[in-house]
Amino acid sequence: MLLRIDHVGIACHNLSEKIEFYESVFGLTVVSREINEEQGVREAMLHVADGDQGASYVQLLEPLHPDTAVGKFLAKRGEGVHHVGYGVTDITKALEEISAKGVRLVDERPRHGSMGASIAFLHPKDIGGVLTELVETSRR
Ligand code: CMX
Ligand code: CO
Repeated sequence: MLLRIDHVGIACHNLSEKIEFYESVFGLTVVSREINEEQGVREAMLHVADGDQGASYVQLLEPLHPDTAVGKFLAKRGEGVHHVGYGVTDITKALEEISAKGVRLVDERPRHGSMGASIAFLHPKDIGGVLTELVETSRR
């Protein structure tokens, strides 16, 4: 069901500073910068590698307001890994299959994610404390 690790989502207080850090330490390149009001984030995707099943990224996330998923996470836990995003071929089918196994879905239906992808989150409390995102890459 899972094709690859699409991205690792990292929560930070200052997106521009964190981008510079990842560029200078790892030589990564920003391929997309977006504001996603629905998710409450200002974010950047930095390309890590290309594989047979698609590319993988680091997603840096700064909250738009304290009362957002990432804002609350930062207040509680500070900066660090916020979620793991896995690539899937058919996100609607994957959600159905995972839900049938008793895992709570944060999103019953896919939403809009970075770079035109369809995304949906699974509840961290049912995945051993790991907020997990499914990503169906846009076929542009
Ligand atoms: N990883 C692991 N556990 C997490 C978590 C995370 N990222 N975020 C919250 N939790 C835990 C909290 O620690 C808390 O556990 P305890 O009760 O044991 O303390 C519990 O989940 C509830 O947390 P909360 O702070 O009360 O937050 P909410 O219940 O309001 O929301 C969640 C939690 C997962 C439903 C919410 O963060 C959410 O909807 N996330 C999905 C959307 C998202 O993260 N968007 C930003 C990224 C966008 C992108 O990737 O494109
Ligand atoms: Co993500």
